[in-house]
Amino acid sequence: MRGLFDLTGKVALVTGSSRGLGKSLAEGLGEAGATLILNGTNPDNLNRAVSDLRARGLAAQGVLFDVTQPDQIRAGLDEICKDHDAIDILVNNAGIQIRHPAIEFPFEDWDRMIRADLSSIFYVSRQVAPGMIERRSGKIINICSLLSEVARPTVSAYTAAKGGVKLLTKSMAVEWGPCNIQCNGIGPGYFDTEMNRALIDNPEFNAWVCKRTPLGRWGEPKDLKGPVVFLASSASDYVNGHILYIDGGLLAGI
Ligand code: GCO
Repeated sequence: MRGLFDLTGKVALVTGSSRGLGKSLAEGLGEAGATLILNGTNPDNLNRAVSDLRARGLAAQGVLFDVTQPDQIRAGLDEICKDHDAIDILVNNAGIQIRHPAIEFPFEDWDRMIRADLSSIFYVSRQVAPGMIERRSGKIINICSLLSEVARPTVSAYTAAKGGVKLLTKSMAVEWGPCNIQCNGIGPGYFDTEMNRALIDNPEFNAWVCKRTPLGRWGEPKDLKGPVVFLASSASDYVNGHILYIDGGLLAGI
């Protein structure tokens, strides 16, 4: 049973992992033995994250590319291939949040959100999957959201994108399952991250989250480590097309 969750010898690419949930996801994979490839677009943040994880004894390197730019992704993957024969685990985490009432949501912000939070996952997965198909082995984990299932005011673009990520995950599972690639999603609830700082600092929203979430608290980045290791490991070899919600039970109730 112990070896079931062991990622020793596996190479894991986590997009948007220089900070926040992405960095915690990578840390969890590294603590399970994976060799980590962190990704970001800010050299200073990326180097800082790599140094931090290395200081904790984890095998980590950083590759700069913007997940909204297919050519940059290609160049980043080519750089990775200089050091590694394969990417065994892909965590599509990179994303942004822009909040406006739908009736006044700027078109350019909408387009930016869909590209950053949905299209980017296709751009990266479409270029990583061929190697996994050739090896007939791979784990793809797409970061969805509780907003892949329900909506709230002011985040229409994010919600539409994350709804798309849910079904893109299932599409990948269906098309690439025959090549022994397991593609699943993780749907975080409300987590204590910089993206949510404005919400956490809002006493009413903070109180609502704690009341609406059966576990009565915001998620902490460490709460995602076990789920991502599970979906990245042999423990989930017959799990495919599943969205695992890590939301303290929020979606379980009304
Ligand atoms: C918001 C939040 C959410 C959370 C998370 C929920 O404005 O409602 O930013 O999007 O961050 O994605 O799963």
